[in-house]
Amino acid sequence: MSDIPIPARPYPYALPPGRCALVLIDLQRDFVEPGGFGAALGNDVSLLGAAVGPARALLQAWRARGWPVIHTRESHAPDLSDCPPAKRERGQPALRIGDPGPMGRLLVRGEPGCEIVPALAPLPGETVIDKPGKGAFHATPLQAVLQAQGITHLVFAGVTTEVCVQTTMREANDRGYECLLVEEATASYFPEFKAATIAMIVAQGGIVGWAAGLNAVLGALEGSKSAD
Ligand code: TIU
Repeated sequence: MSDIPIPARPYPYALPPGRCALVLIDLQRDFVEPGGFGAALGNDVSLLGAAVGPARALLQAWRARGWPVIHTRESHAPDLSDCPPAKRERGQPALRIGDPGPMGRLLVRGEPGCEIVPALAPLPGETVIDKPGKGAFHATPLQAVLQAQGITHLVFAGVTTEVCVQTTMREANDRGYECLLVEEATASYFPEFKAATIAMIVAQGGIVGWAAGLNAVLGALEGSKSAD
C-alpha cells in the first residue's frame, strides 16, 4: 500500500501504512485528573482533558487498521530507585513523586493515579512503555520495540505538549524517525506553551517534524480506504 499524504505543516506528511505507530504520551490520571502529580505542581489540570477525545479518535483509527499503538507512562518503581533525587525535589511541590495522594502514590507504577485514563486504556497487545524521564527513549526499550517492528514514522498525541511530548519528539527526531504531532490531541497546562511548541516543531522546514489537525489525519486515513 502506498504512503498516505496528510495535509500538515510545514508541508504534507507521507504516512507509510505498516511502518507508522501511534504514540500516546503520558495520558495518565496523575496528569489529567485532580489530585495527581500535575495538580501537585500547582497546575490547572482541567486544561488537559481536551486532548482525550481527539486522542481516542486516533486510537480508534489505529486499532481499526491493526496498526501499532504505543502508550507511555511517566512512572517510577515503588522504591523510587529510578527517580533521581533532583527530579523528586525540584520545585518544592505540595506533594512529591512517591508521596501518597488521593489516587495513591504519585507517579508510582501500580498506583491508580499512574494508570492511563479509562477512555484510552491500553488493550492487550498494545505496547506500554514505563519511562522514568520526560523523554520516552531515555532508560526504556522504546527504540528496540520500534526497530523490531520496522517502524519509521511516529504520530504523536498526549500530554504535556512542551514537556514529555516535545522531549520525546526531539529524541525520536534525532534517532531518524519522521514525527507528526496531532494538534487537538495534545495539551498543556499553559496554552501559550502548546502553541509555541507546535510553532517550534514545524519551523525551519520541520526542524523536529510536522503538525497536523485531527480532521486532516482522520480524513486522510478515511480517504485512503477507498484507494485500497
Ligand atoms: N509538568 C508537566 O507539564 N509535564 C510533566 O511533568 N510530564 C509530562 O509532560 N508527561
